Amino acid sequence: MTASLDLVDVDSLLTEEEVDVRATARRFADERLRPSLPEWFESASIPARELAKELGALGFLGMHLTGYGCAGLGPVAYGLACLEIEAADSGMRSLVSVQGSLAMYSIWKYGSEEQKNEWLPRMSAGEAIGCFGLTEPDFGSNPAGMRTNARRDGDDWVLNGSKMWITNGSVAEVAVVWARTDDGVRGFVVPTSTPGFSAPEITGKLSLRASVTSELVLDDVRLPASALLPEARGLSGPLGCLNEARFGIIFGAMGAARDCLETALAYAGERMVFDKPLAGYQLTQAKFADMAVELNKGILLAVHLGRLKEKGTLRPEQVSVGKLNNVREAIAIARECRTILAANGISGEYPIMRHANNLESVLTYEGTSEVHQLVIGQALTGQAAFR
Ligand code: TGC
Ligand code: FAD
Repeated sequence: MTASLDLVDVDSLLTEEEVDVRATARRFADERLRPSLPEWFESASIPARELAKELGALGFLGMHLTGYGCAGLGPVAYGLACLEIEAADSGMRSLVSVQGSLAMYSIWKYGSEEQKNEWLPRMSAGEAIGCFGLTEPDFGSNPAGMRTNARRDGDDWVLNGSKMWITNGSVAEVAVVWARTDDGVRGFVVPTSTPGFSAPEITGKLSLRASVTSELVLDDVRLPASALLPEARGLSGPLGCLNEARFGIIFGAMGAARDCLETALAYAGERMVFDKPLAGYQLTQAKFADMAVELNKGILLAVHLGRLKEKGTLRPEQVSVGKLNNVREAIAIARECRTILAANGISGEYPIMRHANNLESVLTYEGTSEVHQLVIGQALTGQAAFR
């Protein structure tokens, strides 16, 4: 946060290492990402492979994992990197979180030594991009209903089905695919060059345009026995990975919000209305005060959850508290900032509408707000109301 927006001195809660990681991420976001984002968003195309290598060189891919070339940093450092990258664009943070928290984490947590050695060093360097296929066309919030299946044929596995809305799908070298088997839901490490695998890109998105989103089609994809993730059994496998990515979003969403607020503050300081700067009106200041309070609360919550994660005590419903609150507040801040820029607020010359549009996806993926309300509701009442 800039000094003026850090109203409660969140910085005093951070270690020197965390501040350094944040500075590196902010520099990368400002110098490498921010100048190109309007064009990447407009054209809905990003240089994903180049960016992955650059992010890998900075240690940002799988940065909270240990070994296999990963940086082994703490959760707050990882969160702050997500925050700075999402201050540029949520799609850029998606690239980082799907690679590190979903694709790499699945292999790191549940993979065999052979799978880890084969994929993790290349993925942390950004030389191989990964994706994570859980959602299907008919099963998003309820992955337990998935139809994609894997059956044994001798020692091999044969996968059939399709996945939908998969980030990085068309640019991935490796897909972690979750499928129904006789033994419940299992995960598979699928090289995307395997015959029968294809990943057509989804076009026409009005949100998260600076991110590759794809369908995965699995048509008799034959894999050796070694493709199975040995340590993941049942839905707790993929859901365990979601905790990781949701954690990054708790920080990330605050980055998008901060960027909107900084843009609106600068604008209001210069924009003259009725012969006076817009920033000088009480109504405008009330908006800024309310938004800055929510931003500070959201970042405090993120850092607190990060400290719980560091201790190893962070529970899934606590992650839901963070994801629900911070994305909901971020989108509210983006919309309020848009009102301050009025007509200019809808222009691509400013980042606010891009963030607001992106945050519609962030509100939906990694568990919709309603799913997180239900997770929290279950923790409060002891009653599961999902079905
Ligand atoms: P339920 O019966 O409650 O649980 C099944 C098993 O899973 C365990 N479990 C968890 N484990 C770890 N972490 C969690 N958060 C867990 N939640 C549940 C549970 O203990 C049980 O284990 P076991 O051993 O007893 O079998 O499952 P359910 O079918 O009732 O569903 C619960 C619900 C609705 C919360 C879950 O299905 C859910 O979270 N749905 C939302 C799906 C979702 O978030 N999909 C995201 C896809 S990936 C994505 O969006 C990437 S976007 C990334 C980007 O671009 O940035
Ligand atoms: P549905 O599950 O059909 O939900 C529709 C509505 O019903 C929502 O409002 C929902 O909250 C509500 N609802 C659902 N169940 C209940 C209930 N029990 N009670 C009350 N309301 C309910 N998935 C991946 O696997 N990998 C990825 O990399 C990935 N990347 C994505 C990238 C983008 C840009 C987007 C938009 C999505 C991505 N997703 C990914 C998919 C995402 O996780 C799903 O879209 C999300 O889980 C919701 O599923 P759905 O869209 O099918 O909505």
